[in-house]
Amino acid sequence: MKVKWALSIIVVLLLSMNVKAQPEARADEVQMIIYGNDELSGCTLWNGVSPNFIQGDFFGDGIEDFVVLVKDSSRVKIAIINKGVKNEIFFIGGEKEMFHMFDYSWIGVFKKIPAGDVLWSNYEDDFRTLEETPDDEKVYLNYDALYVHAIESCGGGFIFWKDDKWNWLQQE
Ligand SMILES: [Ca+2]
Repeated sequence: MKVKWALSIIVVLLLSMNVKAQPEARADEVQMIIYGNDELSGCTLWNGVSPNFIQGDFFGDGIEDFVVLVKDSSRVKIAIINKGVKNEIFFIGGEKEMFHMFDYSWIGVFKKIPAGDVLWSNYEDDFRTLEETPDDEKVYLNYDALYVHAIESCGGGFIFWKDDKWNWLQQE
């Protein structure tokens, strides 16, 4: 607990000094979120991919959120911090996994899909192109989504908030 406090104080001091470039200032904010949140206790930022956090509005309330790749003692999981709702964090991976994956250390590409881009599955029984995908299976959001991909297996998908839950669309 003392270590946690000390780290929080160091981060606050660094922020108040305001000597860092903008991307690093955001990294400090992410560290502060991790150290300051009980649900993230025991987690550290995962350094297996760069970037390891993304800023965007993933709920459509106009407030910028953070999505952070964190590691606990046994796995890598995706922590989605909804800045518009106090202390609300969603985890993808780990005990509360929702896409039948316990561990996300396979992620080799981690990025934001901007609002308005088409989200779709390119594999349903077989590969299909965007043109072959029925219009009612294409998803357009007026807020941001996530894209995760494995370099070696080429598996991955779009992850997005819709109908009050997290959704997955496969991208091979
Ligand atoms: Ca938001």
